[in-house]
Amino acid sequence: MTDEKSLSPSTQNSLHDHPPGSGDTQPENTIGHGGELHQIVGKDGNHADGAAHLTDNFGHRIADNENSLKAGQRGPTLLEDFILREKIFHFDHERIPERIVHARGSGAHGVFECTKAIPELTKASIFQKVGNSCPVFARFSTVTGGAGSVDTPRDVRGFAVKFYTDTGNWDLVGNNIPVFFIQDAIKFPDLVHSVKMEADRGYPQAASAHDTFWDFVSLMPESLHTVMWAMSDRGIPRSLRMMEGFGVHTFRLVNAAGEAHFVKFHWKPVQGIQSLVWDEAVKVSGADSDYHRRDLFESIDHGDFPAWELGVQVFDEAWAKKQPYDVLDATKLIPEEEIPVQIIGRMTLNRNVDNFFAETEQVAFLPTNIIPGIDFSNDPLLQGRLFSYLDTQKSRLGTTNFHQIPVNAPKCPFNNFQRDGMMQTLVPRGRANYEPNSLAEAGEEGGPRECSETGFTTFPANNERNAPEEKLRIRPDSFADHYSQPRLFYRSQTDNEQAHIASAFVFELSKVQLPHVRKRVLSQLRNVDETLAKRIADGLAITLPEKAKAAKEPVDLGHSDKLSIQKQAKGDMAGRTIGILFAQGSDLTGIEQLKNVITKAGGTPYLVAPKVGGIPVAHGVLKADGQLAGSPSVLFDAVATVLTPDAAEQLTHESAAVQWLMDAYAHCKTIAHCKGSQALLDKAGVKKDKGVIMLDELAKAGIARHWQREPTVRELA
Ligand code: HDE
Repeated sequence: MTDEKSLSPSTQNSLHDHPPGSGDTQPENTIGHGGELHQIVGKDGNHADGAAHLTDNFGHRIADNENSLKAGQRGPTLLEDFILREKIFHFDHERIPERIVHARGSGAHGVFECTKAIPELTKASIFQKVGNSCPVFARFSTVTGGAGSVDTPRDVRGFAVKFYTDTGNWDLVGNNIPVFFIQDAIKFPDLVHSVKMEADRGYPQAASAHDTFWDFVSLMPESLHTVMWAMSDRGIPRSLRMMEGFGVHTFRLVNAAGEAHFVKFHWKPVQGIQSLVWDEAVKVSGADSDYHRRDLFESIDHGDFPAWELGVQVFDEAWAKKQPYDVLDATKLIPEEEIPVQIIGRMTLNRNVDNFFAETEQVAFLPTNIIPGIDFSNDPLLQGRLFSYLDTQKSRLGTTNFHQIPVNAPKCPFNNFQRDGMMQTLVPRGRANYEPNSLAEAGEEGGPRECSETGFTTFPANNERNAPEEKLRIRPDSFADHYSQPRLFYRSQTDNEQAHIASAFVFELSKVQLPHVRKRVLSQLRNVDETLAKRIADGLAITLPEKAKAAKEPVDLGHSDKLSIQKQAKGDMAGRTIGILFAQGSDLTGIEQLKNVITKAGGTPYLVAPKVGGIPVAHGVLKADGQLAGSPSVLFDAVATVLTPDAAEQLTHESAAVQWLMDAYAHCKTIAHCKGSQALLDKAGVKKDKGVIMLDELAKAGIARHWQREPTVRELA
């Protein structure tokens, strides 16, 4: 390809040529990036129906895509069949190595817009003016499972965003939990080996409930804080759209005068935070292993664009020094009550990928992708990440030129003297591939030059806290308190959330086969909260072991309401799906009214019936969106039943229908019903409470979960 544009700033793809959200830079109908030669739909020679000619990879038209070339009617296939060979050769190499962590992910394009300018804090161009915007690509992931694993295991979720700014790509590669398991990058391979499937037996897939993970974390008390978060409802999000995101590490903001502040980044979901309950998560895994991926794709497809606000906690070195923890320690968070989160922008995901592999699989996030105005800190975990990601992309994507893949390429000009390598697609002109050069003096293209005013300069920070000249393999004393923050987290939860955490520990530890590992977890937890340790010991029917010796005795940090999901819950229907069960004879007008109420409130009604193809109702025929056995109530945020007494009676003999209501009730969901449905409610053991309402009460009641019901339906630890 003769890509004359590739190195010329004036014709490069730039932010300004692409309206926010327009995302990719390819001309329509091309498979390359930029060259007209790659058009697959030519002007001439198309089929009558407009379809393009099928060709091989070198443009040779194919006459027969059904049969390989054989010697005679029933003879062997011939080696000369270049069409067959190319097709199978390409297919054989379709897979690339999956990510060692975060292999299972879902991505989408969108736009980021600055809603509060902060030039006093950063010179980053995107934050200079309200309304400044840039395209983004976001990828959400589980950590532990392989690329084909389910969406709803108990796990941390990745929350990675690539901002294509006019001063280069900025990748904020975070998680849905604000802290991390380890303090130093050197422990990462151990952590990951311990949590992935066990090396000899190859299971469990996508689960932390096994010996090696709990063995490792029980020996690494620094992991306890993140373990507490993972055991809480944060570990089983309802939707990728309904989780918070965190940059985790402390970064720096640097302004035009060269002054720096520390910063922690936060993403707050406009849809509200919401999680599943464990029993639901287990059942969702079976009912729809793509639950989160589908939910993200469909909400964008329907125009119900997920959005997050970007927030920052900003503080300086003097404040940092006064805290009872070290802000460079990634196992610690800064309570929002201490440093409030200021909202400075909004991300809206408004376009699904065109091709999962090309975009979601090939997207390469690099914490080293940073822009002038933002800088790193000495967090030893972050420092390790700055090495790791570049390496991993080379091994995953096979070439140093992975930055040329459209989803990874910046949308501002990029010019340098990096050359050649495998899969080079740029065609730089001229002979200037070194610098300095004086070729311009002879009238030749001399290539790009550095710029000290606008280029990235590293903030000349002192080595925070440590003496600069010493080389040490140590953990600073300021990283030694492993228990105060897990205690803060646990004590900030509602009763019901605390019970979920205790039950999650009981579940996970019940899967641990090594008794000494169980005991060691409990001995660590006694430093966090005695009542929690006791609840878990009771749940496992084992005696409480001795308390582990703390490297540093914990202190009481009080409460932080922002750490609880339930204290921030939104009960409205926007962005939620409500399953409506109907059957033969159901009242069509009632169903239509219900659908209207839900749609008006921003929700999505989903019709469920014993048969999908259309069944007689009063008055008409109604098609369901999903068949009863394939659409269990775990897939919905709330449910409604519109049934005649006869149909309800008949459904009492259908276990899928009874289970539908039993689960909705046990998962503390709102159940709206008509009088006719009573027989089915009775069979499912649904008892009247604030969340069991008549159909016409739904609009007013909303669909919050009814946690006060939980102790009546489930024995929690
Ligand atoms: Fe990652 N991490 N990580 N990580 N991480 C990867 O890079 C690594 C850490 C995170 O959607 C890998 O491209 C090390 C913290 C996300 O493509 C790899 C350490 C946080 C994603 C890697 C960490 C993250 C990754 C695997 C300890 C939250 C998925 C594939 C020093 C702040 C990005 C890849 C996507 C992916 C290394 C710790 C988030 C191997 C060495 C802490 C969201 O490079």
